[in-house]
Amino acid sequence: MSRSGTGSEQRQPESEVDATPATFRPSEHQHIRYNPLQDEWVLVSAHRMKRPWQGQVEPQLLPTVPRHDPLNPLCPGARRANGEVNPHYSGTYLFDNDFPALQPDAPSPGPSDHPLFRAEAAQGVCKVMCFHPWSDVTLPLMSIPEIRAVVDEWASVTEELGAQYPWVQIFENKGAMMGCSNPHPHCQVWASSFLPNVPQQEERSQRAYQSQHGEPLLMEYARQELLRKERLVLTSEHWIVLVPFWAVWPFQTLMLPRRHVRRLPELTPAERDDLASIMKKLLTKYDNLFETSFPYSMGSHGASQWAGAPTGPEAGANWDHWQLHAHYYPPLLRSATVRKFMVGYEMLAQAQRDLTPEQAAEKLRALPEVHYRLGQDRETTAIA
Ligand code: H2U
Repeated sequence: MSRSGTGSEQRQPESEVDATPATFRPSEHQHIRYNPLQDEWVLVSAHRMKRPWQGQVEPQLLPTVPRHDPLNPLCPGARRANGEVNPHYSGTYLFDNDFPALQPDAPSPGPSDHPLFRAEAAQGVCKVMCFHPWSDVTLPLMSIPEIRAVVDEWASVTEELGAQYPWVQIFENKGAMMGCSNPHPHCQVWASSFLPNVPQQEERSQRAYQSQHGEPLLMEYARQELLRKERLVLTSEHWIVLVPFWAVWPFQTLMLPRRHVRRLPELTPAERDDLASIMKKLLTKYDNLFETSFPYSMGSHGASQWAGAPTGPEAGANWDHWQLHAHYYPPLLRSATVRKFMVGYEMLAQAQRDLTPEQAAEKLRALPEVHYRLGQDRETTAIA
């Protein structure tokens, strides 16, 4: 069966249709769904939630993190690996990663001598951004003005590095389960001289959609989801959060502005305040789902602002087909200790999920917007 992504090739041949049950119910009957943003398919098999689990159970997270640890290199006043001492910062704090994956001055590998052995130059910078001076808070436990300061810092670092590099990737790995190496609340910023694979695919898809339909793919997608409602998690004056139709991770979400906004620095003060508020609500719901500090990897994607040409055939073109968005990819599936593994079938064939995106959205919608730890802690939180 061809699955080129245009939608029309999805119908199965007659011989296979015979086996299709008379009434299709997405929560009972496996099916494949198309992700038009990243041009890939996911197998949805919700009935698998009933299978027994005797596999790996994650250790419970450390119950308490000290608010300040002078030996933690991300804390105010602490010494980092390169010997530098952090200032006694009181808000966000951005510094150059002492172990950067990208450096500005790496030499080029030179021309390839065979098409099967291609390599190209890679330059860039990596930064670390602490969200807050305290180690014992996470974004949902911070106040809205404190989260707004993080949004402002994201916008300004995007602007600054985006003037020099075609791609600036902001991402947060939250929780040891997602490879986070330090409990202090922080994210990373990597700027590169090349357009990485995922944004490159999103660039292709959004550009093709715009040229075919005359408007950004994610503007039409948001409009459809607002009409259909079944995958919405949160809506506000300026933002919507939904479990995408093509979600791969169990409680994956997509955050979108209502207005056409190409990149973070374009957000107005009102949109930034509202973003801080809706982020706090979403992340509170996430923590409330299994009453744990919910692990995830998240990141934002927006149009490049680099004045030079992005790599590839679209060099020099405009980026109006882009709509700013953030992806949240959380691994937990059944409880605070049982996660979804992306292993055999996912590594060798394609992504598969166990509950439908509609079921996940319904669960997230039903959760309170007040953090479960409120009232349990003595004075660890700074809730607005
Ligand atoms: P992660 O938790 O997502 O790994 O981010 C922490 C980053 O902090 C990590 O990339 C950097 C690591 O290289 N770091 C420093 O730059 N200096 C240090 O002294 C410790 C950690």
